[in-house]
Amino acid sequence: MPEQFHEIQTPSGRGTYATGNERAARCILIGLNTSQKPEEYDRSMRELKALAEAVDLEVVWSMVQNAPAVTHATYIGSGKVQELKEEIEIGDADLVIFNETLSPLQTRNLEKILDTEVLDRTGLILQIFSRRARTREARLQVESAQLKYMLPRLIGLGHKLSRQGGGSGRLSNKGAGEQQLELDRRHIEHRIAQLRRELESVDRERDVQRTRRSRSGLPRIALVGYTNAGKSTLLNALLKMNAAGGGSAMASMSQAEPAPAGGQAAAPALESKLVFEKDMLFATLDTSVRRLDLPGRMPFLLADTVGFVSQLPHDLVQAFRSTLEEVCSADLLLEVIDCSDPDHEMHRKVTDDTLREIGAGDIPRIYLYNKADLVDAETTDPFPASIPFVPEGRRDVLYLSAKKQLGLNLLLDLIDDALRGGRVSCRFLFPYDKVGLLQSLRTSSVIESEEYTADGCLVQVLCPKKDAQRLREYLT
Ligand SMILES: Nc1nc2c(ncn2[C@@H]2O[C@H](COP(=O)(O)OP(=O)(O)OP(=O)(O)O)[C@@H](O)[C@H]2O)c(=O)[nH]1
Ligand SMILES: [Mg+2]
Repeated sequence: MPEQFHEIQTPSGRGTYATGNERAARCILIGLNTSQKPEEYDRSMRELKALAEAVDLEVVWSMVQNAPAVTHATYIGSGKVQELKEEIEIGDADLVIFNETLSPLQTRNLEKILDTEVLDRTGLILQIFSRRARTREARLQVESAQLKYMLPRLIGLGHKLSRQGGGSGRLSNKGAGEQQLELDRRHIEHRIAQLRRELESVDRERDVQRTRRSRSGLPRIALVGYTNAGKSTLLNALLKMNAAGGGSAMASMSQAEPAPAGGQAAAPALESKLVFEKDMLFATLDTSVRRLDLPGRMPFLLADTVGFVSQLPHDLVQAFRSTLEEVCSADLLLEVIDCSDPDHEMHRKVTDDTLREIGAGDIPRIYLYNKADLVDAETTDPFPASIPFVPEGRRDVLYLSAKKQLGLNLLLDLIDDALRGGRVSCRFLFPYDKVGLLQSLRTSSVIESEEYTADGCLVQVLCPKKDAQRLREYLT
């Protein structure tokens, strides 16, 4: 396929559209508002437009129908379908994208009536992920989610295809189209099973890395939040600070290893540690973990993770579950919110819901209102008096700017507080036949020093109160 073309995969096949010197693929956006306030629904349409633009589509027209309920067969009412058909002609559109998830039946009916490719929000998000996936793990996860999404829709095409054959007196009374469909379905099911096995083996590697990291005893922190909020920019800002402050950041591109004792290995150049940041939706699909070891601060591991979006497809959340394990196993979450975006309250709600869905709802959290350099008093409530800003009486909210590097020290203060909260400084002496107890501490505590004496292993640790209580007979 020539370079200037790109493909959009829809459940019923692949459409090829010209881009580059040729005209960009043109799409129409359709929404159905059954219960939301008009301004709320408009926001979600604006987001759909941004999602479409993320795969280089040109939006030529958009329409919202206000109706009390979904029309079973065609999602929007028949009058609106006719209106849409005319707009497709006028706008010379190649594709129609619906703001919610369509059933296989609705997609099939609409494609038949409109004679145009039809995609829904889920399908569009899967497209973006599939374009952005770079690592083997991300590719496997996205392919698995895409196939699971396509499978029922493929079956939905059965009636159409089955009419192509049949009545031939064969043993099977299935038409050729239906037989082909079954072959396709088996092929997809086989591929899904194969992907699951491959992902299980990637999961095992990831588990080994995670166990190694947890043995380091370093607290684990994860950056979470809506896509484009500035998570990667914040990680990079802290890495730059780390490099400038002479911290001994040890990290590989995607998986940080704990620094070897004594820090013998040379720290790799800052460039190799920085993560990808860009003004685009879903710039990050892979989890990257970096060690931060700033002078005078408690060292910790910081993970950058995939961003969330409203109506993130369930299969995608499932597929990314193992990547998101990094979030679930964190001691602390930094929820990054773009407070310059008028929709940031909705973003926060989506993030909170998604965190609950993956089982990370109860992990302590600091809310970081990022891009505070862009806000104005008219749109932001409460408006920060200055930047950086911590509202009175709060230790879990900070207005900052990752890009301008404003508020990083305050952030580190809040992180220190949160990590020390509930932890106590203790000195234990474990006899040599009890060193297994020390291993049990490594996952939950910061081991500040470790000395092998004639009587046993003498350790200074910052550990959770419950561990101090559990091991009190070894306190010295
Ligand atoms: N003005 C301003 N821009 C910022 C700030 N922080 C990040 N940005 C910009 O916001 C855009 C997105 O930043 P990223 O760090 O890639 O966002 P992300 O949260 O990692 O996004 P995903 O990886 O898509 O989930 C980039 O263009 C950044 O330069 C900030 O404090 N102020
Ligand atoms: Mg990112």
